Amino acid sequence: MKPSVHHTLLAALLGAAGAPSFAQGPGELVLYCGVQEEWCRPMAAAFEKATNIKVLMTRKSSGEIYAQIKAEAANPKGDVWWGGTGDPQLQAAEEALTDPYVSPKLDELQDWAVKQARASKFRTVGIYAGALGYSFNTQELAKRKLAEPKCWADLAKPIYKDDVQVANPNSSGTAYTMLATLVQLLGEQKAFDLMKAMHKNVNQYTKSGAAPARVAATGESLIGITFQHDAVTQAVNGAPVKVVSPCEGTGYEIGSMSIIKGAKNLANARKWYDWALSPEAQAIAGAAKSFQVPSNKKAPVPEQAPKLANIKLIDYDFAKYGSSAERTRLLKKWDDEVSKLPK
Ligand code: S7P
Repeated sequence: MKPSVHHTLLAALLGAAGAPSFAQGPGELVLYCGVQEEWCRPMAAAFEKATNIKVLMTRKSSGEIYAQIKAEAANPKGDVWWGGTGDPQLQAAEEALTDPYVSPKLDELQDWAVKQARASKFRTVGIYAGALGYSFNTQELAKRKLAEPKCWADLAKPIYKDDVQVANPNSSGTAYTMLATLVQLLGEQKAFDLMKAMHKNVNQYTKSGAAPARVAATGESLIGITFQHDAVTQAVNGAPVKVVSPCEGTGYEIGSMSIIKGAKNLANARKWYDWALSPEAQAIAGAAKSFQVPSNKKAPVPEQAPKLANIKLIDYDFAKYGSSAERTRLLKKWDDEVSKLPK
């Protein structure tokens, strides 16, 4: 029997009246985490504890997160991109894949972190800084009676054939930082000449930027190119590694954070953003053996963090090398001219 309009209306009204009412809970947050899993996990747990907001976290490399956010732009699934190098986050900002937000915590940050925010029209912000370099396994080096590498140029020497590991700059923010660093340090032609010569010594281009520090620690690869703090983590864990600040000078990262445009949990994303800029949240890094320099002036700087003032740092041009045109061009050139070369 077909229900009458009256019955249908009544059922709808009763349904509405009889429906259980749920109070609006704290909800959830979808986090794309760009640092090491060992740091992502305690961050998510501490935020959950502080806010009762459930964190759904995925760990990926910087270039991969950028690619994912771009692919999901029509139907965003993530709320916050936290951690990983700043260049792809600046590119995402330029492409309006991320949302502007002026956090009340900005006043507490180091100038380099605020500069990142201003450069992106507040679509990203600096959360930590760290210098690029490499590490080698001291036991392997001694066993094979090899000379200590000290410079970028050393990594192209035939004595280190198959001994160098570095990530692929398409997936890895670390490896893109190396590419952009060498271009700024040596000029584009010489930088590509060096990367082509180094290619003969590279045993593997990994997906993740920090992986080469782990294999240098075990001796599977003699040398691993990473951020220096990632190598320090291995040394602190007791691995026989020496961390090198290349003699020519080196680049650095401003690890960054952005809110994804169209975030479904925008209010929670902003809560995370403000919390992640606090000294308490940034102190979690050292406890997780992540030794970057934090961006909040009041956050403790882990004593093992490489001292940026003592490292010969280039004046890294984040605006240029984080721009969509330059990052896309350099990655294509690396694909065409370096990665395809025979060994
Ligand atoms: O391990 C921490 C850290 O080095 O990882 C980030 C880095 O981008 C690693 O991911 P990639 O695989 O993208 O290279 C850095 O921002 C961070 O300092």
